[in-house]
Amino acid sequence: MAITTHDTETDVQDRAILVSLVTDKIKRTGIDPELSLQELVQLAETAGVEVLDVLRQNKETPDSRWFIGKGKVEELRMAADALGANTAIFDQELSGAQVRNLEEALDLKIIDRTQLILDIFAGRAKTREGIIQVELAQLSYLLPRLSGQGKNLSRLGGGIGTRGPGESKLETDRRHIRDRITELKRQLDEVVKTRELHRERRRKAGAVQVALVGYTNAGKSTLLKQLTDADVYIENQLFATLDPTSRVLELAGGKEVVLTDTVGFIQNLPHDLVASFRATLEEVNEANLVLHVVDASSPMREEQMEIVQSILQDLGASGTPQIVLFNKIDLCQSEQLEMLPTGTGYLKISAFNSEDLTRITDMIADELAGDTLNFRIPGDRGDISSLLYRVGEVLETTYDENDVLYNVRLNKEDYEKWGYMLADFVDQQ
Ligand SMILES: Nc1nc2c(ncn2[C@@H]2O[C@H](COP(=O)(O)OP(=O)(O)OP(=O)(O)O)[C@@H](O)[C@H]2O)c(=O)[nH]1
Ligand SMILES: [Mg+2]
Repeated sequence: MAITTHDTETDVQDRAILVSLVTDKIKRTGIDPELSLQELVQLAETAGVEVLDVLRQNKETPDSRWFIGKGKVEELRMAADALGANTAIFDQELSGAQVRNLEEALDLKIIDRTQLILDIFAGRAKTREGIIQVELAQLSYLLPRLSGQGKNLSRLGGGIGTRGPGESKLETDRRHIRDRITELKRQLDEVVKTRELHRERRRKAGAVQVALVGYTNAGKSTLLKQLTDADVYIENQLFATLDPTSRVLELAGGKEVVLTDTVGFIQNLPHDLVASFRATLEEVNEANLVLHVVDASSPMREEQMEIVQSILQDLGASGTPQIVLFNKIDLCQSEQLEMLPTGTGYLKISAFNSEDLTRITDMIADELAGDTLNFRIPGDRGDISSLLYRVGEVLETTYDENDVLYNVRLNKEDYEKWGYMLADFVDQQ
């Protein structure tokens, strides 16, 4: 699928060979290199690249000059000649020197996974915030790799790896790039302030925030659309969404929450990108509840869930209450379905099934409604009884001599707020 923002004049069809080097260090991460490679194919296709072949190598450590072994470089050269490739895309991150050595030896454009992801983001960015964030990430990635790269940059011509900061900009020296980074950070600060104002307003209005998070292509935007009729971009491709979109979602009983769709996560999400997108991702931190959307039909389901959890942890949002939505069950084999965990906090759904949508909103309502607690209030403490009616939902009332026993549903925030009045009256039995 080609990126629509392509400049057709400089547009060169990328014909690529993908390369994966499996080192001991990579083996220790526990990520299956084959699945990672499958994902690289998807990423390449999302960026409009034609994938011609895939080369693999196992090696204890990367070669400092070429990344892959010398013999493999030769193999890559022959494959590129035979197939008419103009690009090689590596599944792991390369150093600036390795990129230069490979480009000189092979006369191919050399791209790594990080650069490919940054490139896709560059093609997607639409809002001012998104555009600034992507350019900042690209320049931060480029800066340490820049020395002596002038020749390469001017010869790249077009296609992947050249979108975003235009060529002429890249040809300027490091100092200009540093100045540009400073300027972008300043602009981003302004945007962040505006975003914070919006958030503050929502917080003051008492809006409950629910964030859709998850691996890219899990179905987050589809769920936002199905639940709220939002007109959002949905595509069977990676990183369809860059900018968070929020819509009001009405739960049964009329309670309203603000539901926000966010950028998808991926393994090895480039650090520069996470740093640049922090402002956007802050939306996740603000959430009272996280809906973790999982593509239950993916062979990488478990790895993807772990990656999402670890990014949530990096963002400081791992303590936020979470509901896991195992989506796309219509695509699952029955064995796949049996392996999914069940119980509170988990739902198996299809975004296209309306009954499932109701189950989601019911579970959100339940989760936000909080726990039930028992209180024993002496008959002469009418003030506490009326407080309970005000802040909670009284489910049951019974009388025991002079005391009144209440079973009340109270959400966490309200209990924290009124705990100093109520704690003494909680009935432990
Ligand atoms: N069969 C099936 N397809 C689904 C379901 N939910 C979403 N999809 C499809 O999955 C693809 C990705 O959906 P999106 O909603 O764009 O996914 P996303 O999580 O927002 O992805 P990014 O924005 O790229 O991170 C689309 O082709 C959807 O139509 C589902 O329950 N069943
Ligand atoms: Mg999306």
